[in-house]
Amino acid sequence: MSAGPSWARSQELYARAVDLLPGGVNSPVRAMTAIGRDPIFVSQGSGAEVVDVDGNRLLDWMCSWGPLIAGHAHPAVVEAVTAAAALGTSFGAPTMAEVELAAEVVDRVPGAEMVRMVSSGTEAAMSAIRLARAASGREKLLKFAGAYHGHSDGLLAEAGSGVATAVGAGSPGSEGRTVPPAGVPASPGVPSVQAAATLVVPWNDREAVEAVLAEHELAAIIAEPYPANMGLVAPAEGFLAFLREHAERSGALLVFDEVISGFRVARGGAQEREGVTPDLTVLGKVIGGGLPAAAYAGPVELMQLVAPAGDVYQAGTLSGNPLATAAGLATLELLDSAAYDRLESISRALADGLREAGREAGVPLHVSFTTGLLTPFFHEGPVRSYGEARACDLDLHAAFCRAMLTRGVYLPPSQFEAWFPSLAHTEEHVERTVAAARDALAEVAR
Ligand code: KE4
Repeated sequence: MSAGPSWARSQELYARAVDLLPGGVNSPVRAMTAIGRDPIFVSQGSGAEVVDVDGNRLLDWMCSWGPLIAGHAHPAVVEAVTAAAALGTSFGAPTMAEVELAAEVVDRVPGAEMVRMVSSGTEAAMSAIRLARAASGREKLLKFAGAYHGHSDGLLAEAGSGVATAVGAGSPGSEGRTVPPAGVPASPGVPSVQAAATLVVPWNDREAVEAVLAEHELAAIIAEPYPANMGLVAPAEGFLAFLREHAERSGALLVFDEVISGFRVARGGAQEREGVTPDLTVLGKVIGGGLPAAAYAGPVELMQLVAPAGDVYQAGTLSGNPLATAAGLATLELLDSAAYDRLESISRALADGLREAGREAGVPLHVSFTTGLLTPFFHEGPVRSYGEARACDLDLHAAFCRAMLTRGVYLPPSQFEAWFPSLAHTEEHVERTVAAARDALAEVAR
């Protein structure tokens, strides 16, 4: 086998970057610490591939953590953004494109009658919780261990994604507890008073949810309906309907964080697939097509509480800006029913191929997938909670990711993430990935 790629230029840039940026990056998971290597600096992307600063062409299953459902630099998206930029990048005034994008969201998302655009998923989730607290007159919220809803203070408790591999990953979890720890701050700097309002229970644990509801009056239950920040861990049969019913009964609002699943797993997201409509929906990633955009949405009577229509204050200089709305509209336009059929078939083929590769190498690999999302867990049997995800063989996962990189395949550098197939991925890309996986698994299994 060839000596594999050289990453000399990435190393040079990284040496410089660590003196200027914490950890050399602008978002922790990019540092690749979870897979035991230094980060790769990317110079460009096209379709399903990126080219790094050393000129290595890599098949990309990370796709910027989800926004690039049409692939890198899709011509329709580039054209829309270029045209918008030529007319001005931001006005701080309403534009037609914001109205059009809101209408597209309302047309797609069952729980959306009205939308507020913001610039990140963190901002959207934080604002949705503020709205839920204002609407309910209550303060406490319930989240699930391993779910990630951005880095606002109250939502970091036992969070997944980059938090799972960085700060306090070993902190005592809620698994196996009947009365969960109220507000275990997941990061230094989170005020204990903030953390105290957040209760955490294991995903898919009905008894734990019932125990919290018996003890506390909640403003909201927030969930990723298809959790992808502990790896992709499906909701147990009926669990989402259970949350819907118990939220209703208890007076808590149900908030679905569809920043990842929105517009990806179906035209109307997980809530459309599952037929469970939340009170509020958090959206991001695909809605901006690779530019900074996110949103929260819900019924008119709730959203009318948001300033300036109502008193719940939330604002943003670049909210709904022309470039992000242009990219978002161009991306959503590409997502017709054929697109979802493609995403489903590519995801399924990839899952089947990886399972086969695991079997051949004798490596315990449990592949979880749905339309447009996939996680190979280095775990014997299914993963149904964050506790089980944390029991994966993280060293083997890390070795696999490193081995795949030397074979030109760029994977999300953490077991607690999902792969993001796009419309640019083809059957040939799947074959290439499965062949590389077969080879890489044989190497790491030794
Ligand atoms: P942002 O603030 O990063 O735009 O969105 C936060 C967020 C909210 N909700 C869900 C379900 C999310 O997955 C995210 C962010 N996703 C991670 C990847 N799992 C972003 C990658 C990163 O942190 O660099």
